[in-house]
Amino acid sequence: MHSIKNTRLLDVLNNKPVDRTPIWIMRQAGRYLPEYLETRQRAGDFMTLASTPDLACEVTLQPIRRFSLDAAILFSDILTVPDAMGLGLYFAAGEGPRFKNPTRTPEDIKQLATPDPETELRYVMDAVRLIRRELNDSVPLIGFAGSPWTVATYMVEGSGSKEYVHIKKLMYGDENALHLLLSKIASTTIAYLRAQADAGAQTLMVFDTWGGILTPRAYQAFSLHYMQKIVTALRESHASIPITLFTKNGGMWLPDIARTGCNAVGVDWTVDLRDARALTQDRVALQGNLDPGVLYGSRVKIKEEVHRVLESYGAGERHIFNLGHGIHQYIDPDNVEFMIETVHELSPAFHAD
Ligand code: 1CP
Repeated sequence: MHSIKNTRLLDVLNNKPVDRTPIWIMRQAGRYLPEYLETRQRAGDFMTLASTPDLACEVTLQPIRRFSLDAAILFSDILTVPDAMGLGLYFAAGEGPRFKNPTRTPEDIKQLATPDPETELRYVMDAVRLIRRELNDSVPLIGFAGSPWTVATYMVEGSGSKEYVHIKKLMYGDENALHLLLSKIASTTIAYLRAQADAGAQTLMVFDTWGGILTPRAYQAFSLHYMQKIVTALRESHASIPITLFTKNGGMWLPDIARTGCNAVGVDWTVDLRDARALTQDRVALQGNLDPGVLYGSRVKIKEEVHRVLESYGAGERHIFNLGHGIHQYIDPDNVEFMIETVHELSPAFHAD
């Protein structure tokens, strides 16, 4: 039996009281850290970094060594799943992710492989096992995947996008083909998250970065429906693993997200946590939601905004402090440290003892 030393994150996810608000940071291992840039340079490119367990473990631990965080998050990417489905992921210098073989036509979708994560994504499971060993139960490890909708946008566009021309053509032109694609991604993702849990991930998060580009009706049909499938499937196989869902720009759908049976919902900075809490009725924990841009500000400003976030949630046990989205690469790590210390300093007042 393992017993984690710092249980704050798992306690909040499981609705147990904590002495202060736990904090971790979306993209906490990344380009704002000089030690990350150094390791990435040594690796040569992002995919080598992510697919070499020793290196993935090293960068996962860097923010844990530097800061007093309450969780580690596996260093990987949501796009390793489509890579394993045969799309050929690569990163063009300074241009973000790209696929050699995007999935455009119904024929492409029919031919897509549904890989076995235990073999094709074995490097991720090896990284999870190594990280757990190195963490030595100091803090819990978060495993993750992209939502089927968000992963599909990259697969169909072939890269990041501003206008989503191809996926919207598919959505309004051949809905059945899109559903087949989403079903294939969802079943691969379910197997992938189960494998991460079996390898040692202690909680799981699903990132739906692009759900917010959909109409309310399309969000239900093409994004939430497939996240619901993931939650339901994980509940069948791993009843007690806590699950967090995050739809960026999904503030108006928080009650629907909370009804999936997940333990926590990520909230971006466009919503006041007071409203998010009223909408979800304490049925779930809320994770968020400092604007990462605040970290460009002065210490006085950072402290004021951290307090504002804590106060907007108010007294209660179900808040996980985080940014409203990933940290930017230009942010000064000293400001991150100051933010974390401020959460440690100010948050006990919002807890019972
Ligand atoms: O070093 C580099 O140049 C690569 C930058 C980078 C990093 C640090 C990429 C490429 N991926 C990652 C790691 C990553 N990606 C993590 C690691 C764990 C941590 O948080 O510390 C996670 C959770 C992700 C998830 C991810 N990748 C998402 C969902 C969350 C989010 O931030 O919205 C998305 C949309 C991606 C795609 C992706 N991968 C990388 C980039 C630059 C992008 C975004 C592309 C775009 O803007 O469309």
